[in-house]
Amino acid sequence: MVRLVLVLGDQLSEAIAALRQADPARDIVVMAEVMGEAGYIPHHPKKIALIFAAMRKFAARLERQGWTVAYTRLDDAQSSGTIVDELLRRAEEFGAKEVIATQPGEWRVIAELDAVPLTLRQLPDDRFVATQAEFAAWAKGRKQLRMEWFYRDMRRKTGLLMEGNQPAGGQWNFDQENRKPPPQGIDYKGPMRFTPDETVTGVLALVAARFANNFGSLDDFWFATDQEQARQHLAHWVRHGLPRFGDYQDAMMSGERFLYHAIVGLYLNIGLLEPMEVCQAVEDAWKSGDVPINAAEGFIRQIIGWREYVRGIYFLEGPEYTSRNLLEHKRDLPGLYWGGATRMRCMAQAVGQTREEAYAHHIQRLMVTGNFALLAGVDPAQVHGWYLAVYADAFEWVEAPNTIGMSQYADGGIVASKPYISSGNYINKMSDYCKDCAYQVKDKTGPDACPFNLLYWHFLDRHRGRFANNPRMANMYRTWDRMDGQKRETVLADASAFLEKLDAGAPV
Ligand code: DLZ
Ligand code: SF4
Repeated sequence: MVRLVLVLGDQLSEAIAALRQADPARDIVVMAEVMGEAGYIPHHPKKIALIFAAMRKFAARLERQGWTVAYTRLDDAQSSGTIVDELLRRAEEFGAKEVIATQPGEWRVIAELDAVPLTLRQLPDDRFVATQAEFAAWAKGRKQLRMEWFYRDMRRKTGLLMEGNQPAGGQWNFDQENRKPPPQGIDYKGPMRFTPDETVTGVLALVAARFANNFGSLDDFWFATDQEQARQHLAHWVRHGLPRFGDYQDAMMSGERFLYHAIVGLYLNIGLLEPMEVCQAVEDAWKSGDVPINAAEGFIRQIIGWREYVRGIYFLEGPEYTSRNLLEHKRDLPGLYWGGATRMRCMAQAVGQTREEAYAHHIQRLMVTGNFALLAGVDPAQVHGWYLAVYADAFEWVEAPNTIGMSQYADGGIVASKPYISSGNYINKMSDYCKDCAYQVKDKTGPDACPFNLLYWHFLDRHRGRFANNPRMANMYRTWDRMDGQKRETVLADASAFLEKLDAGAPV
């Protein structure tokens, strides 16, 4: 009996569980570009193009290897428009009753597949270092799910940067060395760029025609779209970017969109690269003496620590995680997130490069756009929808814990032990944005005061009941309480006036 093998747009690996269980001689691989997935949120056109191009090239690769692939293009006239209906259509076409799938990284899709009236097995997605069961066992009975402890277990499990049972370099974590302010210049020209081939060009034309109104530019598409290219990209970065990655991983510079960042999330998250091959390449570079330990460790922690940890949280917490809103924030996401004019240079830089590249690095996401949304009290579900839509590396399993948990503190402190908030001071220290900003980062009140300064105190004041007793926030409240009463009132009034302007849609 013929079976269908479902391969989703972010499962583009020959080693994916469903393909390992299938038989090329008798089973049919089903892949589908569908509006159901491409249109349920306004994805950045570059994200859609990356996924469709990589899907088409992966399907061709499978065919070369002898698989039969039933591939639906977005503009196929017979297409039903959703993954589930495509499965049903293909089941009828091929007389199949059984489907083998790999569990999707999004609860919505998992539930949809569960409801398909065919015999459908969802196999665990084992492209990760830790299984869901392993993470659940680690989390069980712990009061606090500290990433650092989980990460150390993953170091022991993988043997990465280990000397016997001790961490290489005598320390588990070299983060103190990874917070340098921006350097004078960047001597790395950024990620390897790939000229669109025929497949990519075709996809770009389709996406340009069908998603013309989505936020985001399709110009200068340079992403890798197959495994070979992704591996070239990785090797290029390990050689030229990694050595300085650690030092400047938190720095932000005007016009510098990539600094020394790896930009491997794009490729890891759709299956073109595997976490262990990426970490091994980094460890090898360290072993050869080509990169310092703070760079290698800082990177490997992001992959086998943070990335695995957020996936564990997503599956542990269940489908309603994305609707959590501990702080009861209700403000609509301001238009400036979709490119509306703003005088805030940090926001303009972060949103502007997001529009161009479908990419911004972690500190731009956490401490600029995320920080602003949290301080301004934006509805976390809308913030989540934005990150999921605009970043090419964003799939819900990884994006939601980062946004709902880490950035917006909406999950009640599962991921972060305190809200990630800062005034303009932090942004000024870690970037060169403030010197060219229309606002004054040193001003605490008045028409030119940096909005992050105003909103920082407004946030602390309005959430006093919840945070005043948090020992990690006591200092902030002491500073606020020591401020002159009149000045405090002015700060709050200026902050409220700013928020009113924001709500009215006036440029801020
Ligand atoms: C994000 C996305 C997009 C834009 N388009 C498709 C598609 O057309 N076909 C497909 O199989 N998957 C797509 N995806 C990914 C899914 O929406 C979903 O986010 C992941 O499969 C969850 O792991
Ligand atoms: Fe951003 Fe404030 Fe600096 Fe302007 S002054 S760039 S708004 S932190």
